[in-house]
Amino acid sequence: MSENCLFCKITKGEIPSYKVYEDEEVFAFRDINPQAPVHVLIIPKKHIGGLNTTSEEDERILGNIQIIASKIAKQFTEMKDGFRLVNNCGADGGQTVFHIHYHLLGGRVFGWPPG
Ligand code: D5M
Repeated sequence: MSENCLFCKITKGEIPSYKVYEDEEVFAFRDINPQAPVHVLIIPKKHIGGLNTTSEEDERILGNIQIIASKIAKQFTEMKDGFRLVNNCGADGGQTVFHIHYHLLGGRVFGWPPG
């Protein structure tokens, strides 16, 4: 838990969220500003600032998040034909909340390259 971290407060229930998944280490909830018909944020409960501040001890939990993303996607018919999993890292990467999170997006066709 990091003081004044929005996403740490969400994992603790101190700020309300629309939860879609939770286990001992990972929490997932609907994005407040959805960019697709389904837009879920998947985060470790442990406070990690971003993908640029990870260490080898985070390897298992961050790998597990990909498996969890796949499981969550199966819950939504909107993602039966595919989805996108995104991590924005740092200012240039478009990160605005500095608790690492993965955007799971689905329900529309995405373009490439991203903006
Ligand atoms: O994405 C940060 C994301 O966090 C952005 O898509 C909005 C979302 N957000 C911010 N506050 C909330 C709350 N309170 N609930 C749900 N979602 C929220 P980034 O990759 O850092 O730009």
